[in-house]
Amino acid sequence: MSELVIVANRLPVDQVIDDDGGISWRRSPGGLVTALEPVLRSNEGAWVGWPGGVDQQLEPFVSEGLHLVPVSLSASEIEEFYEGFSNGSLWPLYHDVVAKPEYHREWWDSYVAVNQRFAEQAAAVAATGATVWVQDYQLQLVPQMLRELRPDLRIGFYLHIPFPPSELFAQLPWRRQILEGLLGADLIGFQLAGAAQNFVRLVRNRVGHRTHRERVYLPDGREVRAAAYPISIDAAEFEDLARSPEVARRAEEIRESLGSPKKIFLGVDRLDYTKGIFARLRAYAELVEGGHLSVEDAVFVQVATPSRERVEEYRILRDEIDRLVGRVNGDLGQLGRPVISYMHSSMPREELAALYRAADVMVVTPFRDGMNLVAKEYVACRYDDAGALVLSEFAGAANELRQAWLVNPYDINGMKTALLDACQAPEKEQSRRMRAMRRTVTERDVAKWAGDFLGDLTAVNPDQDLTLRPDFDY
Ligand code: ADQ
Repeated sequence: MSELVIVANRLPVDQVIDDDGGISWRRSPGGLVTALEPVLRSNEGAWVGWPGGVDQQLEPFVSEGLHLVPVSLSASEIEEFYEGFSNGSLWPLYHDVVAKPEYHREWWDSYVAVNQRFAEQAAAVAATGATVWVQDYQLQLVPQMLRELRPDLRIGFYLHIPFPPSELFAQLPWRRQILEGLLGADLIGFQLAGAAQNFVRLVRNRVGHRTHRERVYLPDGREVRAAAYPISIDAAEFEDLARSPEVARRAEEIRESLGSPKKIFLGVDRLDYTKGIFARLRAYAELVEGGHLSVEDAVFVQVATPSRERVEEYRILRDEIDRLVGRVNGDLGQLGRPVISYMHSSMPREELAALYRAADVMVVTPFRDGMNLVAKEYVACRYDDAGALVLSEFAGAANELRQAWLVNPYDINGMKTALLDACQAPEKEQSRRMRAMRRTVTERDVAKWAGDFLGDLTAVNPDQDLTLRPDFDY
């Protein structure tokens, strides 16, 4: 039985099949597990999540000191709950309907069934009065389901993606169920204050509960708080990585292998239609076509991690980007000098850090993004105060990284101007901006994010028994 239980769609490990056919688990890199590891350890914490395969009936196990509790998903649940309702309905709806959401009743039924299973697993491993922290849009019904099973628990929920304004949210055929599902939590965390306000307003207008500022008052006397906790990264870890001699050497190698151009532009994203990859590459290609940048002097390196490849929209996007890169390089590139150097692959952190070090201009232009950690990772790696960040106004990170070159990703000409301005800005201006952003990213790291959330969670409904061990310094 655990005093602290994290419930997330995925377990923080990936399965590895050894040469002799045996199964082992490797920690998947990610900010969330790094941030939560200390508090999980000092509270005998457990992590409930899907191990990533089909129909894996696994007993709870321990991996590198973490107690993991697998939740099995069938092939049809992966299709309907994960690819369907989570990534075909909620993901586009919550990202400003950048793509058209589809609503299917079977998808919803599967979402309810899988959320119930996660809630039951969490209920089974949580000690009396324990704290349970549920993560993200795939599990929005879990707080209420869990409270019904275990009214003694303190429940937190954090949404990693945006929460849409009521005009969009109202499309959802099951809007009331989602709001009520979330209200099972004591504290609901969002990336931005605007998202928390959207939620509270919807609860007032659609569910009819009394609200005041960040608080919702339920008829049974319980209070729910909805507030902003902008997520971050382990900034020190990224900086250390960037400072290492291996990464420095690799950054030089990268520049040389690109033909030692004067300017390297960089994009690093999951291949997702919310990230604005196509629009940014188009803007860059037009700069080359118009003679503002030349292939001898500059190159755009785009790294896109394969993502959700079984979902139709993602396959279409991949083809569109392949075609664009092919056409641009075919029309404007020269022998050994592509306009865009494109990699459709995932990379180890060391390689990412080397790319961040090598990049003169980091280009992050999502149409909508909860936060965007890539922008913060770039800043954390620029301990030399050099480099420039071009950042979409519609990324949550724009709220904190005000000194970036902020752009509207729908405005191609505006992006072209910002790309040029950022790359031509005097060193002094670049370093003034970078210094200010570095202060923000270093001061507000992911440990602070987790600490702030867990600290505030214990303060809502304080008469509940608190068993989260106080010796953890939050
Ligand atoms: P994502 O949409 O996945 O996360 P983001 O915040 O940018 O977006 O995080 C991506 C992570 O993947 C970064 O840590 C990055 O380093 C890594 N990554 C990207 N491309 C990679 C590559 N080619 N190889 C290896 N690693 C790569 C969701 C929300 C975001 C929110 C986060 C955290 O959509 O808005 O910031 O959760 O809450």
